[in-house]
Amino acid sequence: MTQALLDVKTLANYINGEWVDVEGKTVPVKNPATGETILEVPLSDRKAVDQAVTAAKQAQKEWALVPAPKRAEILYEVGYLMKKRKERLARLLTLENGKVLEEARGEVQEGIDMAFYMAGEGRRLFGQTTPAELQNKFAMSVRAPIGVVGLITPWNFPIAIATWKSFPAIVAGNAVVWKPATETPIMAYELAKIFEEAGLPKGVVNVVFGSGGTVGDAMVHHKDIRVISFTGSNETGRNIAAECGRELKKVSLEMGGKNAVIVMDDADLDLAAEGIIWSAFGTSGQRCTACSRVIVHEAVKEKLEERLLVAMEKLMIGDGTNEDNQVGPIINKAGMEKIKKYIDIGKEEGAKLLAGGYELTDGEYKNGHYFAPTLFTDATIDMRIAQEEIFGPVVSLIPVKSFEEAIETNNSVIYGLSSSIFTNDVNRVFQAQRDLDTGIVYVNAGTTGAEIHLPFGGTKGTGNGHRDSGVQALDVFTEWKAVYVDYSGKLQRAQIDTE
Ligand code: UN1
Repeated sequence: MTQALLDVKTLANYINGEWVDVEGKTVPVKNPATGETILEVPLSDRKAVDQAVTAAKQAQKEWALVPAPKRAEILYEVGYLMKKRKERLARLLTLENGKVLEEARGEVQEGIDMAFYMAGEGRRLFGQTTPAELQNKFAMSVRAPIGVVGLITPWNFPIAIATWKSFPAIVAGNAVVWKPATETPIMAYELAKIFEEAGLPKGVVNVVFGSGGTVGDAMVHHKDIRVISFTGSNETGRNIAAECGRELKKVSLEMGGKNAVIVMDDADLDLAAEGIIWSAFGTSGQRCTACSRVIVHEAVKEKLEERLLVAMEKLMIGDGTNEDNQVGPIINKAGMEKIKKYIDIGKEEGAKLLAGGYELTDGEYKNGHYFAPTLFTDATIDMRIAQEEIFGPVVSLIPVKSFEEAIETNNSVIYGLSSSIFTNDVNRVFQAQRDLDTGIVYVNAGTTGAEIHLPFGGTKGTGNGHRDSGVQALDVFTEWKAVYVDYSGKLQRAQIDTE
């Protein structure tokens, strides 16, 4: 039924407001729940990037002159259209990504929220005024658009993350060249159509489908793309950072996490178990914010394990289009192989496997990629399963003896995206929010569920100090310009010391 929502068999690039067919290679997009091919996505060459940049550069000149509140009106329209099509978008999202429908609806809602939030910025885009050193002189700092920006977005949140990046870029007066993940191109196709219908001038957003090696690389090296905003793997992000460093190109990176829930000895254990279940196994653990470590006070370790095992037993796993299912499939074979590799590593390292640890292959699971929710216990801080991102429904319990050890364990990984603590001790709450070295901290809630009007991103190996979403995203897509207006009518030379 959902397949019927699709009106194309092979996607085309969206360049300068036109759907441009790509000659040459395509790759199939597969439904991760069933293994069926949904449609074909083209693998564009570098020339397509060039065409998109030329169109964007041209369009941006005009777009930047449109008053920001008017630019924002188009974003409101985008938000209304997304709202009207929420169910369609959610179903197509489940089709290409696999996440269960209620999560798909939640993700589309994140995009809608981002549209209205960023549209509001069209009437703010606040700068600063500052007293000038000299008489009859006015000083201000304003946000200026940068030009053409390049967005490289992942398959795990194909519409929400695209909105976190494209909406602030657009409202600030930039033009966009966007490479969506080849696993999930339908959300890009749908969003491009929405931009068009909302009245976005042609060339302001351009979509180029293809591989990171060709399209992504061409974007990173294109002299007229002034910013790259990337969400994806640590390895790719580090390569992009190195290349952008050489080109002196501004780059914003979000490269995952090894997020932990800390459970203290005074915590509400039922609440903690529930928080862990949904942040570890929701979206099959395929979130940058997914909980993949539980740092538990040894006094409550066994009680927590019992609760987790009971809850895990009840999880409904399967095709996300079935409304009863709570945990959907793994994106593809490569994702599955990576998870399996970490199960072997965990066992070899001596962590104790309490539940799961295997692929589901029988009956309804036969053609898709499903993995049983997995719980390791007695992991130690030095193990790879306690250090490296797995991106699957696998969580490892690490017992600790104190609050201080819990914080230290949390901070022992290269990543710093999200963390959480369950405790009823108000002093520990405030100490933890100060000492947890992550960009996002939760108290008495799991590690997922960041809201779009707050900054999203992390410390250390998660990124490079920039943030998606929130008003902070505007810092990625604007330059600060210092403007001095001398209204004295004479030349006042600054920084002349006559005394
Ligand atoms: C991601 O996994 O990259 O905070 C994004 C969350 C969601 C977004 C996750 N709002 O879990």
